[in-house]
Amino acid sequence: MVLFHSPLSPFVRKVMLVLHETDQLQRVTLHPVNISPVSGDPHLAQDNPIGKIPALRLVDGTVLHDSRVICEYLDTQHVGPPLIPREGSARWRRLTLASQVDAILDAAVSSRYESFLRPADKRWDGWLQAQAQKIRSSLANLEQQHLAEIASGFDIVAIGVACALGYLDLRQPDFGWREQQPGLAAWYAQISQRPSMRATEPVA
Ligand code: GSF
Repeated sequence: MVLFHSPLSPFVRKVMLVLHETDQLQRVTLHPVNISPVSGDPHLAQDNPIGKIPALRLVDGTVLHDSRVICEYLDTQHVGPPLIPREGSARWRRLTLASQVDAILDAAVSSRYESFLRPADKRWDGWLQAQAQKIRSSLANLEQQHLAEIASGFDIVAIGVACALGYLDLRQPDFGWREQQPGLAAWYAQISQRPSMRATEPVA
């Protein structure tokens, strides 16, 4: 399989963590791309018309995207305990929580584009403040309502949270989430030692 990849993408890191944690890394060839919403990659565009990464080209030529679909597919391809519950109310609860965590990533990536890509005279502070508020309220919810669940196993939700916190450290090092969420901070310090986390650590 071929994974369209960038080492700094938190959505790509979700897929890489799933590959590491389910021992499927050797099945994938990484195809590096360097893209943004205003500068795409011609090879990627052939496989994913929306032009985003990650995208995964299977052996039969089928292309899967986005990261949620890719992670769920990979989770059906290994024999270990599932990272995503396969049925029942637990499934819908976990997928919803994973979606909440993806929204943190969306807000953080959108803020990156707003503050780094957009021409300085066109930047909108209100947009950045609104995205930061979404991230803060979502992290507060995880800390107050879901910490035990997140710490109970390195499943799809925990993987997403790890990518979100790592991306905040990469792109907004002064965001200050550790002071606001000490429980998540203690958990993150521990899971950061996992081989999969060390192998996929984003380095700008
Ligand atoms: C989001 C992927 C995404 O925004 C998913 O895979 O879950 N819903 C999708 N990827 C960014 C790169 S990143 O993670 O920083 C991307 O491809 N941006 C280029 C663009 O055209 O927005």
